[in-house]
Amino acid sequence: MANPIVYGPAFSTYVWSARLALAEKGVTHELVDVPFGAHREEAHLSRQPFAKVPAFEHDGFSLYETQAIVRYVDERFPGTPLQPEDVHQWSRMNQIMGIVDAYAWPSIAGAVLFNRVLAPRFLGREPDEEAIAKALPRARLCLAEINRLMEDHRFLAADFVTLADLMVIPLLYFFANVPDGKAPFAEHPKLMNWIGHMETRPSFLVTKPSW
Ligand SMILES: N[C@@H](CCC(=O)N[C@@H](CS)C(=O)NCC(=O)O)C(=O)O
Repeated sequence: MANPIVYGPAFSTYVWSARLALAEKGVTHELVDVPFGAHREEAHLSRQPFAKVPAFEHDGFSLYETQAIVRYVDERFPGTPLQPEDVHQWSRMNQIMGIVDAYAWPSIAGAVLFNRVLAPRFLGREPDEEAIAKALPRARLCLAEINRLMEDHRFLAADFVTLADLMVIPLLYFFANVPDGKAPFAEHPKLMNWIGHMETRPSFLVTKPSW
């Protein structure tokens, strides 16, 4: 049986989430780099017609959309389950994953990280400070909500790692490591502790991109 393949650059937060799910399940995978810009070329569009990363393949089965990929990984492979059986925790996990797609990725990655890190590095552009400032209130609200929804669990939706943790950690890890994240995270020591726990997991260490 062939190893699963993840297509995309290692630094993409969504690519990282897909790889984290595989690593948590103890599944060896291949990462096929899709350099910035190549995601709009025909070779990648045949895998992901919306020109986004990641795309995924396993045993002749092709998939895109990160939530679908991480759910497939959890259902398809043996190992510790990454979805709670308790319906409230399972719903909380789904809610947090929804927050990532609808609010956290657009504000934290699409606006703050793109302008602060990616645009200068890949496009040779100065950060758009206005776009960053405009996104920060939404990014702060995401932190406040994730912090609130976590209640007093060890991880975001339960006392064990779930898909919610794997969808959120790339965004919050990067955000905590840019200057714009300093003040927002100062208000949420519980989330800083959670990042500290996540950072020590073998899945994090083997998939962490060099940024
Ligand atoms: N709904 C997609 C979103 C993936 C996504 O937005 N990926 C970003 C990188 S983290 C991307 O491909 N950006 C390239 C672009 O928008 O041109 C998923 O869940 O996989």
